[in-house]
Amino acid sequence: MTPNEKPKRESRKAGPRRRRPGFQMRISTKYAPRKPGVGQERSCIADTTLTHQQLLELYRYLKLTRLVEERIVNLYRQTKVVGGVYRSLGQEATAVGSAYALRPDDFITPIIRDLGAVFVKGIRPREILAQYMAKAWGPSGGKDLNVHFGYLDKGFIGPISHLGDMIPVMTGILLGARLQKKDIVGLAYIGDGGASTGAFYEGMNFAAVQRLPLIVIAEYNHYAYSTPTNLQTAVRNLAERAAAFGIPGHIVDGNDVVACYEVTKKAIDYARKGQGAVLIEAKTYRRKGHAEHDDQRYVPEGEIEWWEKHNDPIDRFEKFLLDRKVTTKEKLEEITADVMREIDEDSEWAESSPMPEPEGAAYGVFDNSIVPPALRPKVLES
Ligand SMILES: Cc1ncc(C[n+]2csc(CCOP(=O)(O)OP(=O)(O)O)c2C)c(N)n1
Ligand SMILES: [Mg+2]
Repeated sequence: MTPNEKPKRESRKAGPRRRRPGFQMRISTKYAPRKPGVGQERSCIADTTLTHQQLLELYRYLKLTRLVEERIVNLYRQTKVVGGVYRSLGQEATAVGSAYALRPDDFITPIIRDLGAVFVKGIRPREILAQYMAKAWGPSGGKDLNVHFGYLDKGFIGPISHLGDMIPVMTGILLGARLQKKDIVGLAYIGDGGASTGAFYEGMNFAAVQRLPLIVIAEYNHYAYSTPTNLQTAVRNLAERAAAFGIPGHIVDGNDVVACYEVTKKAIDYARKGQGAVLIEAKTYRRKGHAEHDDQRYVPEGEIEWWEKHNDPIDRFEKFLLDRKVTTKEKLEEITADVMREIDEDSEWAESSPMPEPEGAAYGVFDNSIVPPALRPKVLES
């Protein structure tokens, strides 16, 4: 070959060209939020496989989530709550609708705005109320707060505070389940802020390359603490990141409980068949501050009121249920009254619990057969 001669391109071998699976951008916007027509109010998608009974159960979970959170705020104002109070006001449909698509043996890793998913997993309001008040009868016996507890037998993993870290944890659980030949799927929730952390990328990448049945619900609720989402990520849709992992992405209207159920159900079927991980972005809005102490002074005027008036997930679902004649207004009031009764009863139970004994703090943290309790009797007696 002379210096001016170009090297010949090797001709491609005969036979069909192999496409790398999942490499192209695959974002479905079938369940994305749509603007209502002029003079129309928002409702939910009409195309659903849910029965009337299941729809009413969804309604119950939505009301339970909202009303338990309202009760917690009440207790907080009476100084009975230890620590912060984190609301999911305005985004209850995302957690409830997605978790409702799971099988009882599937796993979830919720974060602070996913109380609805915790209820769907079978946790009772009394446990949440006692936990918020750091009571001895609460699930962590006063050792931790809010949703920071877990029940392995219910497939509910208590969250680690570090944002993003539940993604690799869930990935590990699913790898373990595969080795044990279990066909469970894992539903991990992440905020829009948390989806910008390194742990999120590492966990997603590993799950994608191993084709693990991981479904991630990325909650685009417009804020991370006081930072608007467009100031902490340059992507417009979090689902676009699915392309970086070679997995499918979906955008769903996070305030439409029926759409959240349907898109998650579709992702679960895909993942359980062995096709791998899925990223679902739920478009929603955080109507309260990061926690109850946050006065939201950084939020533009009128923004919260707009979402409350035009895009409340419970209002929308009520409209859907009544317009489609699934039920009557009276039946919905009956469900709400029943939820209130349960909350009253459970609040009483939680308030009647004693506070934990101080010595208890030394136990259940480390394996005390290997590490002696930190608070030895000598220290406690002095
Ligand atoms: C690695 C890490 N950085 C910072 C924090 C502090 N922190 C807790 S919640 C939060 C904001 C979370 O925002 P987002 O992920 O959007 O979830 P949202 O609260 O909106 O549901 C921050 C910064 C943390 N827990 N972990
Ligand atoms: Mg957020």
